Formats: sequence, structure tokens, C-alpha cells
Amino acid sequence: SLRYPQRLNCGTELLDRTIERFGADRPVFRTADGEVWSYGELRERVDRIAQVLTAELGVVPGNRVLLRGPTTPYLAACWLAVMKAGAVAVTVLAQHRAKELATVCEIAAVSHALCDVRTVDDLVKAEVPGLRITTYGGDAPGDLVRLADARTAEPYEAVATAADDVALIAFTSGTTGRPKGCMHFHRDVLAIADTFSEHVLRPGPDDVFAGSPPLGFTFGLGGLVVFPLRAGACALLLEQAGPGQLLPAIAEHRVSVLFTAPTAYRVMLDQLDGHDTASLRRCVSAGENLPAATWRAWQERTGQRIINGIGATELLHIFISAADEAIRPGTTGVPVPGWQARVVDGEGLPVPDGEPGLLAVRGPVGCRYLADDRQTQYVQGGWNLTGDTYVREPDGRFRYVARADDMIISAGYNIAGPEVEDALLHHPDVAEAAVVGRPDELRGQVAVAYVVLRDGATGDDAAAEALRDFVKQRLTPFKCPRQIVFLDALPRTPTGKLQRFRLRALE
Ligand code: 3SK
Repeated sequence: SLRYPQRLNCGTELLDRTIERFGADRPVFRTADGEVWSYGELRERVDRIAQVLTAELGVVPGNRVLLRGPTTPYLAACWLAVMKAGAVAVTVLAQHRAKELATVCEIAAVSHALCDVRTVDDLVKAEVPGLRITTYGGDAPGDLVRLADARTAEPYEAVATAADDVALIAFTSGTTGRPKGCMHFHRDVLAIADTFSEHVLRPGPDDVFAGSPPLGFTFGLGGLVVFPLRAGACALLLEQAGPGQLLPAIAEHRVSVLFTAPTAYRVMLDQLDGHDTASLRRCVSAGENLPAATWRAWQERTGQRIINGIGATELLHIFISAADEAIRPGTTGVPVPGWQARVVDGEGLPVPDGEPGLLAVRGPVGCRYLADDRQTQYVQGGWNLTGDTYVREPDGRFRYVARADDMIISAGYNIAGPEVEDALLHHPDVAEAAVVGRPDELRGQVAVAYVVLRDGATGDDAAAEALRDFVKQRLTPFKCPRQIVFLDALPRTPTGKLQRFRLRALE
């Protein structure tokens, strides 16, 4: 089990301890523009920012500091400085708009903000009472870079936080509803590196991490800052990290560990020709279910076995996954060492292997919503109920079925949307698919598939019928969607999660 000292500052551990182990000269961050920061340079910038926070901005331990901006080394440096100053980082996405920012700041009682000047307008518009905003990246009088440059290069003595002082409040809105702030401790930040990263990725100092999730999403904070720093490795931080930017960056920067979501793997598959992916050693997929069709296509084209994983903002990062030969396409894997998982019924009692039920997990990180009574739904009897329906296979692997509230019940039959989506994705004309239930007088619900076709394919009645036939050849006929609707794109959250509720609302 993981043991951390009572006094622990994750900023110091990730930066100063790593420098003690691997030296200060190795590269830590690269950018698309060719900028390279060494560990030593990062530490100097972090310590200067931490001095500004405490000496000039009046930040004291426990203050909540909002961090907002595109994925840049400077944003990562601000996060580390907030850690070293013993304050609490409140992370948001650069896409969040004024109203969402106002809600987050109110829930988390945010007193200060460090904000990339390019994304400050919405934060100003949010009119958060008493909020002290300091921008970086511009040359206004309050600019953080200027203030930090004016400080001495003296090492900053980090606040001796307790291992279970709150370090981070990460927000999740799920796919709908009032956002929930998830509080995470200093030890939690290290625990995600010492479980998933250490046991599944097994990174070394020569690895180069890159990926699409932003640092305001814990998937990205872990994969692009915490994991590489814990291993003394390097991260390529891309402000634009869509498939079109990732593919050339892999070859140019010899990326070895890639973090992205199933949709991006599918888009990259379409654009793979002429790109060199030979440097890849680990390809991680999370954020959504990874269909077996996507896994197989990626392996055929790149030789890489995608590491599927399920994570949650509530639990900070990935808790079920599999490495190397243990990977079986179409399943998520087994509990990451340090984690336990089981499948339970509505009373919290384990259901037999092979039967669907609710996924319950526990491990080194737990869900702690900030002042939100939805806590009692998420944590029951010491187990975290993630809201996913899963099956535990007889060989111990966990297989995703659907989000618990996404099961379609049609004429008494259970239909799992993701299973039908996987069948559709095997069709060469299908780029994206989402299957949801629509109310039906006769059957209670019927399955409707929303499909995005690949360029050149036509979405007419004949194509819809052909797709229905295709599904019937692969699955029990009752699972075949009653209707197929062609769309240009599927509705997604800023972190790329499918918004099924929006599809359900379509007539
Ligand atoms: O939301 C997710 O699926 C996720 C995946 C990995 C790490 C963190 C999160 C929130």
C-alpha cells in the first residue's frame, strides 16, 4: 500500500525531489514552437511565482487560486507554484464561459486567479466579488511574468502542507447539472502517479508525454504534468492538441506516451497516412468507452495496443486499466494496483460475475465533493459509485456496458448503447456513432442511432437500411436501432464526452 509522510507537499515532491533524483538539466516541457524548459528552469520560475503569490498577492495557505489558460508550460508552473505556496488550485477549462466561471468561483470561494491574458475576458465578465486576477503572458502592470522576473532567484521554501491538506479542487459537471467541486489532497496527486502511471505506464526519464486533454481536466493534469514529473520525463505541451496537431507532433518530438480519447484515435486513424508513429510506446485512451473496433484498427495501423482506462474527476485519474499482454480489446481491464473494484446491485451487494451492475471502486483517492449533498449518492458504504454499468467477466476483467442511466429498455429487453455503437463503428462508412433511447408508447423505449459518416459517404434511406442490416448481422436483432439519424457531428462537452441528453432531446 502507498505510504506517504505526514508532511507532504506534492509540488516539492514533483519538482525538487525529482531534480534530486535525475538532475536539473534534463528537459521537462517542450512546446510546438520549439521552446524547451529544463527542470532547473522550471523550478526557478515556479519559485519566483510562489514568491509573488505569497509576498505580493497576499496568498496564504488554504486560499483558493483559480488557474485558467491554454495548455502551456507557464500554466503548469503556476499550478506547481500554488502547490508549493500551500494554496489550493481550482482548475477550469479555457472554454468555460463567464456564467460557469462565476458558479465555480462561488462554490470554491476563489480569492485569487492566475489567468492567461488570452482567456481573461470571460473571467472579468464573471464579476466575482473580491477576486484578485493576475494575468500572465501580457505586458499589463499586473503581469505575473513581470512580477516574477523582478523577484530574486532565491529558492522558495515550500509550505509544509499535511499529506491530506487539500491541494486541488477539480470541477465536474458530468454531462449536465450544477458543477461539483472534487477536493483532492497532496497525497492524492502523488497516488495517481504511484498507481496507474507507475504500474501501467512504467515511464522512465527518457519518455516524452503528449496528449489532447487540457490541464483543467484531471486526465490532462495527470498525464501531462504529474506523471512525467514524477518519472523525471518530459512533456510536450500543445495549446492546440486536436488530432491534426498530435499526429505530426508525435514524429517531430518523438512522443512515446500518448493520452487522448477514443474519438481522437478514430480521427487520427483517418489521417494516419504519411505520419510516423514509431516512437509511440504507450497509447492511453480514457474519458469515454473505447470500442473494440477502434482498438483493433489502431493496432493494425500502428502496432500499438491501446491502454484503455476508466477514470473520474472524483477519483482524480484512472483506476481500472490493463498493461501489455493483459489488455483485451472490448474490456477496460482490472483494478489498477492499489485499487479495488466490484459490481454491485442497487443495495450495494455484489452481483455474480457475468451479470451487469453498478461499478463500485475504492482505493487511495476518494470522492470528496465540496459542500454538495450529492456526496451521499457517490460514496456508499465506503465504495465510490461511479455511475457506470459494468460486468465483471469470469477472468476478473471489467467490461463497460453503459452509463448507469443510459441503459435502453425496449419491450423488456436491455440494450446497451455502447455495444450497438461498437457494431456500427465496424462499418467502413461510419466515423462516429451514438445510440440512445427514445420514449415509445408501445415498447417503453426504442434505440435510435445517431451516426456521423466518413467523408464521401451519403446519409440517405438506403444507407440507413444498410447500416441496420449490418448491425443485425453482428448483434441479436432486438438490439438493432429502430431509426438511424445522420448528423454532421455529435454533441460533446468541452472535455470531449458525448452529451447523450442532447441527443435524447432531439425529435
Ligand atoms: O473522465 C474521465 O473519464 C477521466 C479519465 C481519466 C482521468 C480522469 C478522468 C476524469
